[in-house]
Amino acid sequence: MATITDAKVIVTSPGRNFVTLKLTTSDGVTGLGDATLNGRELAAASYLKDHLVPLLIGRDADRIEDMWQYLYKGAYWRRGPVTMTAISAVDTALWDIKGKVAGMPVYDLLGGRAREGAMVYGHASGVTVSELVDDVARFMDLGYRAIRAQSAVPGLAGTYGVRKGTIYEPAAAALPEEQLWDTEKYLDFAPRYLTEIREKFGFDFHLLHDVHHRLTPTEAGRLGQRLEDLRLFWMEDPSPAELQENFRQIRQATTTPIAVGEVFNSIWDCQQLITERLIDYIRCSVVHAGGITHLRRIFNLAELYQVRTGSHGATDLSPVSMSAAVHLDVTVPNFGVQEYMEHAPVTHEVFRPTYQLRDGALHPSDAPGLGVELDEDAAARFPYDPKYLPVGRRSDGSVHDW
Ligand code: GCO
Ligand code: MG
Repeated sequence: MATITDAKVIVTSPGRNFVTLKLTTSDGVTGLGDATLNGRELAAASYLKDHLVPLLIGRDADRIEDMWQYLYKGAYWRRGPVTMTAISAVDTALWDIKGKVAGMPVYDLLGGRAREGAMVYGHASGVTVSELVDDVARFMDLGYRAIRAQSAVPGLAGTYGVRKGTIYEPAAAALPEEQLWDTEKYLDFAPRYLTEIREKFGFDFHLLHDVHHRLTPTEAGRLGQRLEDLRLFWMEDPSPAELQENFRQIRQATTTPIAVGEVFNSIWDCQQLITERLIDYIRCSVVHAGGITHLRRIFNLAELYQVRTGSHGATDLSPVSMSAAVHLDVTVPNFGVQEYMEHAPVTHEVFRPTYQLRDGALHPSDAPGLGVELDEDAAARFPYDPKYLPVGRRSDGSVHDW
């Protein structure tokens, strides 16, 4: 039996903030887990350092399921983003260790590949529609088969989903930036530019669009109807999903496929959405939904109801959880698509992943475990840099969903 002898929480900011857990066993094997919670990083780091690390030392590193149950049920206080992000990191690091001990990539531990690679979608965006069109063309040239399209809405400075520099990162300021939102302007504009994209590029690629929780179920139904002829791969987060039954109304109004889940932390957040088939794609991530162990459980439940996967993969997921996602993606029968936003080159001074992008798909390497190295000396050169996600306000000053 190998026990956990060391557990280190590494906070670093190469291009953006990341929290990583590094576990070491009595056999000298190390494993990495991502615990990055955008804009709330230190809460997850503290949960790990102050509350989980003391429980990990001396515990059996082989018993991944038991560890998950122990940390989840043992806390008494279940679920929530901070708790589940911390549990995810422990779980992911233990899968990494198990793979290294077995000399197998994690996808082999999970039953082996069910496909060669995980199709990804890239983020095309533009401050203007002509910039967006150029960006879609760029992704096509790069071989992407699925592309998400977002344009700033005229008159609304700082619309979500639009890149400012070369990398899209919404957590940008030392205090939250306030962005203006106007639902009617958006509902009028979005179908027009998405139509233009289809007119220019045709239907031979998957077109996606993220609504970022901006609409009521009635508005979302209206938008979905208007987009039906464009045959979107999905309409993402049409409405906030705290009330899962709300999605019944959107579902009844439109056949545009629906994807939800990037802010979910557990199977209970999507149980009704899945079992009542109120969505087509479940988008939870390894890092925020309890690690490989729990995400696999969510995906397995989804499979029973013909709901496919489409995991979140923005730049706030470190290469560690991106790699874990890809290992899981290639094994599940109900895989749909994987979101992929390339990290800034400077991020790779600290994290060295071995997955590769080929033909619009991510391919995990056959390195044992997750196949990601972390250079701790490099990490130390990039101290934590506090950043917040923006806040949305309507023109009357009231707060809108961001
Ligand atoms: C997406 C997202 C992100 C989030 C970000 C928040 O679909 O990729 O909506 O861009 O805004 O991950 O931290
Ligand atoms: Mg999104």
